[in-house]
Amino acid sequence: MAFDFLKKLKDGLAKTRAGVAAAFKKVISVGRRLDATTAAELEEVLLGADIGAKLASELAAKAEAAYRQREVKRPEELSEFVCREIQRMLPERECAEAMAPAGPTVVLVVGVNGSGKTTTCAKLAKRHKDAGRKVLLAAADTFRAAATEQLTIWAERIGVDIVRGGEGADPAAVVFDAAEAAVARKVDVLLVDTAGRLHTKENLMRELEKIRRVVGRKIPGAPHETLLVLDATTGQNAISQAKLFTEGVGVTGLVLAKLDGTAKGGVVLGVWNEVRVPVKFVGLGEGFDDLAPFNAREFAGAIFGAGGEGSQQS
Ligand SMILES: Nc1nc2c(ncn2[C@@H]2O[C@H](COP(=O)(O)OP(=O)(O)OP(=O)(O)O)[C@@H](O)[C@H]2O)c(=O)[nH]1
Ligand SMILES: [Mg+2]
Repeated sequence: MAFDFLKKLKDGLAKTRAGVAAAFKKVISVGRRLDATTAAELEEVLLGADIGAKLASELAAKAEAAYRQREVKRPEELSEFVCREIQRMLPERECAEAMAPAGPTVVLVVGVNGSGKTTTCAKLAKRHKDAGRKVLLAAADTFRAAATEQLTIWAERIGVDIVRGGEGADPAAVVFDAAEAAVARKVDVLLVDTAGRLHTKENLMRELEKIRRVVGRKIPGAPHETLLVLDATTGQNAISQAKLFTEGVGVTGLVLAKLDGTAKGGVVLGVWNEVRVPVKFVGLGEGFDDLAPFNAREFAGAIFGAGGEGSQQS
């Protein structure tokens, strides 16, 4: 399972990794040294992988210093150096999911439209079901009729129950019903899919706040987890969304969706550096099994690991 994840992760990040590796080679090629000019090039490379401006300049400066002290001489050593530095910065352990001590655990899934919320709900439902837990889905995106339909199809495919309201129903009312059902049916995990788009950003935040209040009144401590789903392919936009949502609603964890096939995989690091909310999962495809717990060490290795395909062990 862990190995499978690593392979998927490396496949998903192949584009990011290839870009970085090629550029690193150029930075310290034959006859070139890592000085102010090439350090600026290095910074560009890191920026190109979308790790964010702050982190890119920090790492480039560190690499230049390491080169001066002859810790880093060859391109492979440069990759290793950057990889080590990043691994040192990120939290060591996989971040555990928050679970209620008793009664249903409520997970609220939020994010802007199209980021991958509904798919992530499905993936989480599958994951919990596979772990032997009783799962209930709440279709709280009542803004679009198609949204409820989409989640219903997933529920049928995975074999879990769903609570849905009519089109245009009050999302908080749907969540209230779902919370009641979760308690009555002794559900282990209630996953709440929300809308990503309302008329304004303020409306959206207010709506999410209301959902939080309503579910908290019904189930003590709920929501136990608020997962913000970010679309990794949007690069720096993901960082500004992370800031917006962590300020607006109490986000407890991030899910970086669509990491497969993006050249902007470094955004995971940029987001972490900016908002310090743990990345809990990464999405690596459109299927319900394409979700993996985030592991910082493996992740850094998959992007910056020296030696390219398949050589990075953890
Ligand atoms: N490649 C890839 N595609 C993904 C992933 N997650 C979601 N998608 C796709 O992204 C698109 C949007 O996903 P949704 O789950 O509907 O996103 P959403 O946030 O619920 O969208 P709205 O409800 O419209 O706000 C769909 O086509 C998904 O199949 C992923 O990890 N990898
Ligand atoms: Mg949706």
